[in-house]
Amino acid sequence: MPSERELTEQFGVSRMTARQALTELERIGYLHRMQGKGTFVASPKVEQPLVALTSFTEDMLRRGMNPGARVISVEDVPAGRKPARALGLAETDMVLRVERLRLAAGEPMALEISHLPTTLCSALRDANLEDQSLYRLIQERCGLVLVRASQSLEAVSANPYEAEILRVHEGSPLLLLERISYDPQNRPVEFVRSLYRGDRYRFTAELERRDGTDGIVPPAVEVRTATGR
Ligand code: 16G
Repeated sequence: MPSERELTEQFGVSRMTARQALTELERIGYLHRMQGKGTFVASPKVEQPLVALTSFTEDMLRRGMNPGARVISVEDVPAGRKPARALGLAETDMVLRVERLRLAAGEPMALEISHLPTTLCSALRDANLEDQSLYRLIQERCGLVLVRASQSLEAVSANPYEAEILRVHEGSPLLLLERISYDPQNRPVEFVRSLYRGDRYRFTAELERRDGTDGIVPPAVEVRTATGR
């Protein structure tokens, strides 16, 4: 983007007006500023439909983007309260906790913290997860196929650690997705907390009206034409 000074000259507006315009465009995600480098037009958001159980690798390849995974840590830890509840374990049962930064075309997209019951996937502990698909390794090394998942989505703001690793400002909006994935025997295999950059992701869903099966009945609609008939 042109600098504030250039915008001032080009459009005959005050420096304050140019600055306000840039700030507003940054706030709504059209621009991002890099200290010492300048202001850049933001990349378009990745559109992610919330319908199929897909992996990050599959999602990125489908878009022609190169998927990446930087491993931050892999450790055996007691499940703790939330993962234990999600995975149907005791809080003291061990899980493999895998923290990874997910990249698309080299750009940080999401921070993922996966928890897998150690008893189901101990073979993963020694696997090289760098730039690898966890879902593929779960299948190849542990013989586990994921067939369904339940997922929630909520807004959070980036804490200093998340901001640094995702290369966004502290306090930036992030989308927190929590997913529990199950195998064909209905065993929970993975509980994941994924933090997606709010400036790079848009989640979409196709919705259909249900006709009474859940007690939800569409209201009778009276259709009138513009002439009142
Ligand atoms: C998705 C899943 C995550 C899974 C990953 C596997 C969400 C919220 N997260 O990012 O649970 O671990 O895919 O991707 O959808 P991979 O096979 O490329 O490692």
